[in-house]
Amino acid sequence: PFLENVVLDETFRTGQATTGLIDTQPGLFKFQPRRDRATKLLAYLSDVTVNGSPTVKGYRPPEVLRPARVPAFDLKAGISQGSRDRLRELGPEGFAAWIRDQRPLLITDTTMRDAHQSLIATRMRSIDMLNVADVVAHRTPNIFSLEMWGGATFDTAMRFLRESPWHRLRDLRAKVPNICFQMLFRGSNAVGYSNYPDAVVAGFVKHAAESGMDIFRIFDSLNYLPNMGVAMEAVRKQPFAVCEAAICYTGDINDPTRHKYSLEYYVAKARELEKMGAHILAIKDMAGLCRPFAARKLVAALRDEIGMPIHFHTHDSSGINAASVLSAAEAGVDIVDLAIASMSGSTSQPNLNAICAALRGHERDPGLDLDALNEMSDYWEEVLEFYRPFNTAPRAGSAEVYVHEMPGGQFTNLKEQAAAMGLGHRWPEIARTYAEVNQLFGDIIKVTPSSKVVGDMCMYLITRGIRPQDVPTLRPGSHDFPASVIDMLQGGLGQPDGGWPAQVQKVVLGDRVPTTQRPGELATPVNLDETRAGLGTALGRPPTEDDLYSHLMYPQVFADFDLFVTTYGEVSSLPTTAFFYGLSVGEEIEVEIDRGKVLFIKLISIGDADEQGRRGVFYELNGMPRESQVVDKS
Ligand code: BTN
Ligand code: 3PY
Ligand code: ZN
Repeated sequence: PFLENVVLDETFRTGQATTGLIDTQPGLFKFQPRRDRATKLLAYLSDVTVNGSPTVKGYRPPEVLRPARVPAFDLKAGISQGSRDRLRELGPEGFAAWIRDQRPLLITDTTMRDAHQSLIATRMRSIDMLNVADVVAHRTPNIFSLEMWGGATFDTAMRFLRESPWHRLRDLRAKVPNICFQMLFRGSNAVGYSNYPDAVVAGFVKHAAESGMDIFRIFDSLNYLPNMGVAMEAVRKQPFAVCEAAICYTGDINDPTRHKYSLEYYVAKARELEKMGAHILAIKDMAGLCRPFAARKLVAALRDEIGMPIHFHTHDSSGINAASVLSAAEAGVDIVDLAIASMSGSTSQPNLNAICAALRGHERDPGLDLDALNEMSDYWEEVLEFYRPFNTAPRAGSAEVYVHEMPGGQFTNLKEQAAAMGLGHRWPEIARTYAEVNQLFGDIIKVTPSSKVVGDMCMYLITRGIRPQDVPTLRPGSHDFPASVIDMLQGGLGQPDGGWPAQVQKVVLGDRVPTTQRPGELATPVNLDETRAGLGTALGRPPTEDDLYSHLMYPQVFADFDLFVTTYGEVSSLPTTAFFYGLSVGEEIEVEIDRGKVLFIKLISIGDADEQGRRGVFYELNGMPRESQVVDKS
């Protein structure tokens, strides 16, 4: 589908072409007629209206959903200064010192990243964030940061939402100039699931910082610190980027029968990260395992032992984690992660609004505008309705999390996967097996991507009726274990503390040889200039840095996405209901395709199918009749 035309011609591009090119290479001047943007969007709307979107599994809302009501704010009033202004004024080191000096508890709002990753399978579209972004900038300028990027959002934006993660970052930045943005960065896995060469990791960090990212929370899925060095250094090279290094929390520091993940273990890791140049330390409790009394003890110990500010991240999976947040606050934690009320709880973060209200008048009162927070919660509650097919999170907390230790983002995913395999009724057994597989691997940190490997092995054993405790007795090389399991035990993700259990490693690897070298050192180096050139040929246009890093992270997902955009244009401008469910006859939507350029699209009728199954779909576009044709695939 990629056209060969004059703009790709080497002599033309290097400025050496003469008009003779028209005579010698007429083919280069045959441009494919460019469908205008409205035509492309109507083609998309017709398709989703007639055929439905595969990602919503046939769901249609019972009634036409109204746009979510956006809380009021004073458009004419200027935006007050916030943490980002502070960062720019003080630089990262000064900013870290400023954080430690604050008495109010500082708040990170995770609504636009982890909350929707954990509640609705990372399906939140940019437009729903952008519609409320002005309100956040104007009415809660004293929020410490907004976590709105990274983790799984990069992949899902392109794969399912057909929108550019880079546009999301820059468009939000334009609306929120005053509050620090924060992203989750998977160390040498960047925003992907495997190890990338060092140059790719460093280049990605640079492009993200230049696109508006401020705070980079960097972790490794085995707490294998050598995997974090490249990203940490790359962040420190940016003049105004903050390097927040995370220790992933698992187990229970108060359980005397579990020795591996002790208080001393975490303190030692934190000291190491401070030496590596972190500006902020994150306690990343991705599964919500840090019980209230553990949180108090851990924060108090870390406060004594290190000089960096401490940022506590948890999930409300058990239902008790607001207590952990308050305990951490009492012990002197500097920053905590919370989600706006209607997007909080269960596998998401604890409730931002409720914690702020609970601390009202306390010496650590965050001082946020509670009315604004509650109005935002109403907004997100209405938005959440658009995402009903993805909302599979448990309604209430469960202490089962202390058994399986699954991260918030994985829980609903694996449960869905089990259901799709017809194993939904065996969930308690699956959860137990997951825990046994963890022990089989030597009791490891479980977070993307190591958590996915445990999940893969768990499902492999369940479907074959093999008990985890029998794995060491199998003949080495006799089973076709999942590729992710082989890779991990070969050293592909790095080394867990204490190494891999030798017998399990032998059984899984067979003849394959494991390594203990840092994976980034073994990755085939990438020449970024060559990659750019090759990508340009594939795309039929000079690639942007967005294109380059999207391609490096997810080559196939990006190629599919780019082709989609060529066909249907910027569907990110469509309201979410129209994007997922199409239009109902008589329904009218407003689509801003450019600043101030608005299309009014009304669906008038859908014609009958002809012999080839084609249907005419009739619209009013800014008051003028327009027809679009679509093949009915039913
Ligand atoms: C076009 O096809 O209209 C030209 C490119 C538009 C780029 C858009 S503007 C909003 C969004 N944010 C970005 O950083 N780029 C896209
Ligand atoms: C991610 O890596 O996406 C996570 O949220 C891990 O907790
Ligand atoms: Zn999380």
